[in-house]
Amino acid sequence: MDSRQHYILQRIIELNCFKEGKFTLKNGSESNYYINLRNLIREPEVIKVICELIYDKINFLSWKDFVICGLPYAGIPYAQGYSILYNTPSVFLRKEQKKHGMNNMIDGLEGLDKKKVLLIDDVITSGSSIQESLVHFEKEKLEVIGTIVIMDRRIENTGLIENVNSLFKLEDLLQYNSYRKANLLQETQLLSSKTEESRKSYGERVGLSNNKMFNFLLNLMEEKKSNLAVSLDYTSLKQIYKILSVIGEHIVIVKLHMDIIEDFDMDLCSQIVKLSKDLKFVIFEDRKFSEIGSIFQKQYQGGMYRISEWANLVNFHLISGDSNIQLFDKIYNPEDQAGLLVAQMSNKGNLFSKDYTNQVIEIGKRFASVCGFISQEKIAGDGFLYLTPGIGIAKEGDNLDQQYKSPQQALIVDGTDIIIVGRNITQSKSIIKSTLLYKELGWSSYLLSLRR
Ligand code: S5P
Repeated sequence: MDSRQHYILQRIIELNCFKEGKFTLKNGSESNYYINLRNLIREPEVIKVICELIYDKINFLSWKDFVICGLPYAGIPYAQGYSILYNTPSVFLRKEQKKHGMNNMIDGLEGLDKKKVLLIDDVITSGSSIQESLVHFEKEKLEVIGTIVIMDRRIENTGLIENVNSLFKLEDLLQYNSYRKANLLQETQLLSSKTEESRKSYGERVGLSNNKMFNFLLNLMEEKKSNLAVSLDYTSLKQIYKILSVIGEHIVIVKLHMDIIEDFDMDLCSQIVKLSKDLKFVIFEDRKFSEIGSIFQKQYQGGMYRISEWANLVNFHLISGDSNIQLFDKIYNPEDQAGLLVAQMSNKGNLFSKDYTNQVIEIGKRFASVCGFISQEKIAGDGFLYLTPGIGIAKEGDNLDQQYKSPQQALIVDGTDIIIVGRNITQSKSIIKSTLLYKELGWSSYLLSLRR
């Protein structure tokens, strides 16, 4: 979702066009939400931005050579705005037939050389208004090539009406609303409570460590304007590949748990490696090594997973001391591999203490292969990366031990660098939309954290 889409959703809520409660809709069905976009037309800027989004949609659909027509009454301001902004002829559909003159339902047809019409409406609930209008265009031998609505709130797409495209779906608005509720107040509070200490940008930190992965990730975040790592905790590698081919361009890291995979296949793993190069993201195997040295080496290089052959990042619990990371330091490939130390955890009841975290930091400083920490806050200097799991905006936990915090909390207050989002993306209705939402939240929080 880009900032213009956010802006429109924000204005929909701020201009009271969306209400929660018990409502009966035009078609008689009950709903927990009420949407009436009429107030939006009070704001010329909103109309303009909506017209821009319509323009992008039309370009995407490659619709050309049409006249535009707003369905009465709610679609009319947008159709007229579009007509003026993009120099597109328009016609005018009446709500009731004219009682005098030509008795026509559609004005502006005389001498019109175009045969195609594109309809604009504000909200589609069942599609009845669109359907009812079609007869008038048919009568005038105008072909309706499609309709663009601002908000599609259909429970199901019955397929009765063809070519309806929307700028937003109800779920976009609901998702935005819950994000807003959970975070807006918090964001303001967080910013005002933040200390005066200023944060260095990712770019400014490049070179603060000799670790190549550290520098690569900082540059990558700047380039992609993303600090999002996605934890794809699926049991199918095929599914992971499929999803990565869609979201890979928006993330900087994919985190995997290869030992929960049921269809492991080294070839598929190589394809994921190829994808990671094409779409520029890093593969992080969340194996949390914590064995005696000799077993670690077998776990890392051998077994059926041969992690060292495809993982760029691996992590370590230091409960058994520094032997694993010592060994890793000798066998990793500094060109495109690095280690992360688990210094804090997100879940309830974990046994991490301040003292333990400090010892992890001290060990981290001694090994060139360590590029950062899995932590809930910035725990050392700018020469390490801080990756934070347990990120979510809607829920506080998962009914087990996981505890979530918002991207704002992690990036603005706790000063971490990369948010790791798992089920809040993988179990959402639309993986791509929630990836984009968390990307946007992560990046805007990071920018906000630089402001001081
Ligand atoms: O402290 C931690 C460290 C990790 S690596 N807490 C975590 O939850 N993780 C991992 O992050 C966990 O193993 C899982 O893969 C992911 C969180 O998933 P989510 O679905 O709860 O976001």
